[in-house]
Amino acid sequence: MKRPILIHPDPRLKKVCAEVPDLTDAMRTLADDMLETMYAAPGVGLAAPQIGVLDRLIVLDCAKEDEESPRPLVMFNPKIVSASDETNVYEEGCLSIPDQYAEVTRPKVVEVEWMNRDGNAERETFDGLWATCVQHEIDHLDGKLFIDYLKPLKRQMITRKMQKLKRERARG
Ligand code: K1U
Ligand code: ZN
Repeated sequence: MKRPILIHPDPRLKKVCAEVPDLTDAMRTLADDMLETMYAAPGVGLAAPQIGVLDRLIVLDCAKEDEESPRPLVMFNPKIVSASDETNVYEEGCLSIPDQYAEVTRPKVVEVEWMNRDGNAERETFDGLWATCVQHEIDHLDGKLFIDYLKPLKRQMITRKMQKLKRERARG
């Protein structure tokens, strides 16, 4: 089932999310809903707080259309265990901040550990868009948005645009 995506500013997007202690069928259904919501948006990642669920769960699929087969990843309790000194600049977007993009500098390569949907531990090294996306999604779990890396004036400008968008959407 597709879920509505929260738009910034929303207090739920600023919260630190809770670890997922056990994998239940409800958590697996939530992960499936998040993948459906992400693909429909369309997006390459989604974090649980973006649909108002304050648990440490993210999904991503950065496989490029036509070039690679889809690779949906579901990560419970993802953790960055190492990050490269080398950095990469990527023009990021966010499904909770529609139509706004800005360059963000992050480590180029990260090693991530997580629990998969079968409850098994996994560890993998990510580069390129995968590395950018997994860091962006883990930031969501810590209540951090990509605009928090921008200068205050730019951040304020984007926030005001989003407040206007929310007012317009509420009016219908
Ligand atoms: O977390 C999110 O809001 C999802 C976000 C992930 C992301 C994108 C770019 C850099 C870092 C993180 C998105 O998916 S925004 C939409 C997007 O980038 C996209 C949409 C369709 C095809 C390819 C990319
Ligand atoms: Zn985002």
